[in-house]
Amino acid sequence: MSEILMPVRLSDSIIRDLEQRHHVHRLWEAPDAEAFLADVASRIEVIVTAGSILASGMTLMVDASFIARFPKLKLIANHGVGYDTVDAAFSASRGITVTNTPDVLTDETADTAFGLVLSTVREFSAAERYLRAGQWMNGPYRLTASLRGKTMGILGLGRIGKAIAKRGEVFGLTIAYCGRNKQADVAYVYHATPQALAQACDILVVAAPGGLQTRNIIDANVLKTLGPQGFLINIARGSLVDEAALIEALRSGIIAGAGLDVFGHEPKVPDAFLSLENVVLLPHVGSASVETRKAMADLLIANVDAYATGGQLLTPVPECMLARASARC
Ligand code: 8YV
Repeated sequence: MSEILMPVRLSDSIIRDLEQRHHVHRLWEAPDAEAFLADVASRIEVIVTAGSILASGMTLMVDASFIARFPKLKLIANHGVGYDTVDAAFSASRGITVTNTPDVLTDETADTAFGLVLSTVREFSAAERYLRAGQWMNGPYRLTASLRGKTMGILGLGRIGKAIAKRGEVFGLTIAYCGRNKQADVAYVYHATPQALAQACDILVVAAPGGLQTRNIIDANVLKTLGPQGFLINIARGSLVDEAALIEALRSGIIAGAGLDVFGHEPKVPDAFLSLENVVLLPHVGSASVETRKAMADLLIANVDAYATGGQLLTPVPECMLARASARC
């Protein structure tokens, strides 16, 4: 049995499952969080958290000052592939391993990205609103842009980026990408900067990790370069896009449209987006199918159980694998 801190509320099934074998301390239920932490902090070995909003509707930064409060902490198990809310480098330096839930959500998230591509370029959401408003009686919905002959630029060609690229190929799109490095085993055209990628593509898909290094990487200049026939799709993190610049770009036709599953301050969505017709908005549902969320939960729990039984952790994040290689984790 491990002493687990759950700062934000995860799904009931995760809580039920963990509570069968572990002692789960529910921070989100505590009327006085400080007093609660003062009581349990010295016993906590595991923090189970989420990369973004789940049922509790809040995000918690598991940063250095938070992590430092738990002298016995050994594992931070993150529900989600993105772990930008966890300071993994600091954890690794303290011998604390961070795990995430990669692979099991790759296809679901890529499907969501592609759904957004279709819905944004072909205006399916707007066309449905047109039908529901009874406007079809007055004439057909206007003609839209097409995927035919387009280039899809993917910012961040990791597992999810590659799965999006595969879907793009099936739809006849030319694929280009930008990332920290050119990938030797990939035939797609590489661009070293988001600006160069935006110049080369019609549909720019953001699939890179969040965090300080990528903050506002899609700024007013990149949007201007993407141009009035260009579309922006974001299924990664809201923090990668300068939202004020995007709103201005959508409003004034600097780009043609956008499809967003993620926002800077979820679950708050800027009012300006709600009144724009050329943006498709989803409430961060990238991985949110019954099957995929079950697979993510299973992997999260398997990591916690592996820690508790002295087994090998299944999916430590790269920062911790590197630290382990140098025998610190
Ligand atoms: C989840 C995600 O919504 O995996 C991620 O990084 O953003 C999504 O799959 C989120 O992590 C819920 O915890």
